[in-house]
Amino acid sequence: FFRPVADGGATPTAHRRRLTKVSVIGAGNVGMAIAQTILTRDLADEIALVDALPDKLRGEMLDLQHAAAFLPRTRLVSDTDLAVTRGSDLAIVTAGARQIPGESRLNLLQRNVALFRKIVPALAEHSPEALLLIVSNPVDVLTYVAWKLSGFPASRVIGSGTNLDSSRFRFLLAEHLDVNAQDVQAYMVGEHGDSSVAVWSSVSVAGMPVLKSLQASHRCFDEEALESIRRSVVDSAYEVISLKGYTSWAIGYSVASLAASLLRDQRRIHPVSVLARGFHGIPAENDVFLSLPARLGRGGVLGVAEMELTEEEARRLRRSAKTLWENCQQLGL
Ligand code: 6V0
Repeated sequence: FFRPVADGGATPTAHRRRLTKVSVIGAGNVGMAIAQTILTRDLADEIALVDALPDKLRGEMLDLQHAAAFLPRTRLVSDTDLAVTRGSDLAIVTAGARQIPGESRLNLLQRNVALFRKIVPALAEHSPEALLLIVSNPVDVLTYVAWKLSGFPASRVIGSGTNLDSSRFRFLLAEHLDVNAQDVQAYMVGEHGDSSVAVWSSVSVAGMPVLKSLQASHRCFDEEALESIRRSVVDSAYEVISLKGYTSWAIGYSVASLAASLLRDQRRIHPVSVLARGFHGIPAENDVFLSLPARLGRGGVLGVAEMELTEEEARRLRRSAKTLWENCQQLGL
């Protein structure tokens, strides 16, 4: 329908800017929620989807492509072969084996490690400069696995970690205080899972420390009440899974917010799973990954915040690190 202008100048493709490519490995509930949110937030020029199930994969791709008239222009491609991810700026891994009833967590972990042995080296080969963002569970251990298998520097291997847990924490506090969750500064750190640590000492709203005033005005805000709020954050994932079978929307938004900070070089602080050796007394020889507030930009992890933790919070974090490191060591990588 179109012809170049008459003066014989530049061809239409000559001045194209470099395109941003994001790959999502695993087109299940979580992978598709992430892809959909990245698409609506206009974060990528090309999205490559990979899954082991070809029909489901093609169905998911077509379903999203059919929304093209309502969305920013994004090229969508899909394949069961990881070669489709070639040249990615960001590769997000959500592929994972599901727990078989009665199966131990360690066994599930070993099956996921076997899966990662197929996925991660291929991703690294096709996109040697990419940022790797791991979402599959257990996310902290699998981020360590991805770091080992990719050979990438730790600054380019990130686990979604407690970014979602922190959002749940902020939601619960915001409901309680009747404010917008975006104005609540609150971090969950450590393991994404049962041993996560709620950093009560630094919770603030509009720069005001919250814990002291809550404890002054509500006598019930003792240690037990704080632990029960932390527990509700941890349990909220199990609650959603027991009600709808899986979690998807919140993890979709959570990972898209990480993608925005990384690809757009936003330098925002997110609690994500990073190489944590040497922080808060974690031994320097333990290559453990767990969540700490990290500054994210186009280069990946640009720095980790030296949070002020109470002695009790630091002790809990080290306990979380110890358990995670024991899991990593069992893998013999
Ligand atoms: P799902 O719907 O079973 O999707 C997993 C997908 O992976 C399926 O479509 C599989 O076909 C696919 N898959 C399996 N093997 C391969 C392979 N070799 N190559 C490509 N694709 C493959 O699971 P769901 O999407 O619900 O969850 C995915 C993972 O995310 C699980 O490990 C969850 O535990 C984890 N989550 C992590 C969260 C976090 O905060 N880090 C939050 C929610 C879920």
